[in-house]
Amino acid sequence: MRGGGDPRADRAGYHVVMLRWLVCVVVLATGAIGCGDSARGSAGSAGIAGSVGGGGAGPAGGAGAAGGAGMGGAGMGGSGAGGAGSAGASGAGAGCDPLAVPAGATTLTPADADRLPALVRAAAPGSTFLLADGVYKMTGADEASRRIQIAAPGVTLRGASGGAASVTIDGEYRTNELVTIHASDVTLAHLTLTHAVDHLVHVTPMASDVTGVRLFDLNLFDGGEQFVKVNPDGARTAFVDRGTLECSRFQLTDAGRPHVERDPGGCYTGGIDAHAARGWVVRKNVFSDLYCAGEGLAEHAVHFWSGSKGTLVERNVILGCARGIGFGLGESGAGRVYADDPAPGAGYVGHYDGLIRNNVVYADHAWFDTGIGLEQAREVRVLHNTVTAGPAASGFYSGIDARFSGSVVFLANDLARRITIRDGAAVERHGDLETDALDLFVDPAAGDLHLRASAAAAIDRGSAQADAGLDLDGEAHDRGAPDLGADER
Ligand SMILES: [Ca+2]
Ligand SMILES: [Ca+2]
Ligand SMILES: [Ca+2]
Repeated sequence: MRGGGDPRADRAGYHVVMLRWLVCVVVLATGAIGCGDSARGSAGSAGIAGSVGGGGAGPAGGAGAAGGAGMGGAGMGGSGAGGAGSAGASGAGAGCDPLAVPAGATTLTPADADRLPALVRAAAPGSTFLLADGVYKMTGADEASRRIQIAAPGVTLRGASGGAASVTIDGEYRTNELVTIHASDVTLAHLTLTHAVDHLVHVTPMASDVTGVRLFDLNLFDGGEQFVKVNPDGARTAFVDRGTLECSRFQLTDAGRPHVERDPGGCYTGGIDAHAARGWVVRKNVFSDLYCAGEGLAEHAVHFWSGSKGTLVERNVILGCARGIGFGLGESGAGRVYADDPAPGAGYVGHYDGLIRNNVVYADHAWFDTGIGLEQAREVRVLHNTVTAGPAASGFYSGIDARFSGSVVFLANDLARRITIRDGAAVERHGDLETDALDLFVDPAAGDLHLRASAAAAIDRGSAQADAGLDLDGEAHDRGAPDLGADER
């Protein structure tokens, strides 16, 4: 079921996934609770982990700001331990500092783990729960006593010390969904969430729209299904809009991979998977090793579809995953109706508008399929992304793949091993470079896709784009003409 394989197989898989999703939301709508290392960082992903986790966990809040050595100037492989990097202000650490702690917060310790689900479920709007360092395991036998369910707006659940690695909530593969969010303006921050049977985080409305959910500095390790799931309600009348996912790390470990849901498709997992969601921002996250080894094609690290709109995906590093970023999937499906009808006469739209910029996607194994997939993606802009593959990526299909007649795509200044346009997609291209040369980059095997000084084919070869954004390191594309890809050198 690879993107480049038999398109009929693609569609079959798509319908199975959609069916499963509908079943899931119907169960939720009935009010039933069901549906459905810890901090190991690969060498490649340790950079941002260091800049946020290590830096943020420092004794003083200010240490976090200096952690930019991660995705920043010192290379993505930097450990960032202690957050003492010097490249801070322009690195991934910028904007990833620990959140301020409000007055009146409730502090809990690992000994309170069994009380945590009931406390959070009964929380008043605006409550903050601070979890002291340690590992939280709920010992209850049923889902209701294990799942953390947030139903009041403005609730914050976060680690007390400000570093995700210090506070772990471990579902032990006995909790189906570790944290569910049904209310607006909820914040999850500075936590490690791991070992859910299904989702580590599931955001879905009970009755009215959910907006303003903030997922920040989270370690999301080893979900059995998509690590973060975003769904409308079962009636498709309430949606989850304008959320943010930032400064977080996703990883599927070798120990976690056997726990991936095999039905449907053999590898029913992925990073963030959002249906019919509007206005989300996914920024400065690292996704690692989201794939199954020959047991089906995992979903994308970042996937917005079913009529999602206006998503901004920027400055993420996606390493060793089967698929990187997806807007839309499949030629047809159930979309979302917007009152202003943004694409009259277009038929089914998988994703409206949106911007994908300054991301890196790289993998070097047989299960890497597609870097950026655009299927019935209407008026999406794809700028300054670096998408390439290593020599072991025998299943690699495409770096950027635009597909189906509803797709209207603007590409500029991308650096990709292969760009494919098929099945009637309309693509406008400005200065993209297709190349399989890996010697343009500092150290791809270590996940460092910064440009080398010798990368003349990319340096200063781009065109100025008003919405180019900041590069991987937080630098403007203004050193001479813009460089191609996600790094301005
Ligand atoms: Ca499952
Ligand atoms: Ca330049
Ligand atoms: Ca740079």
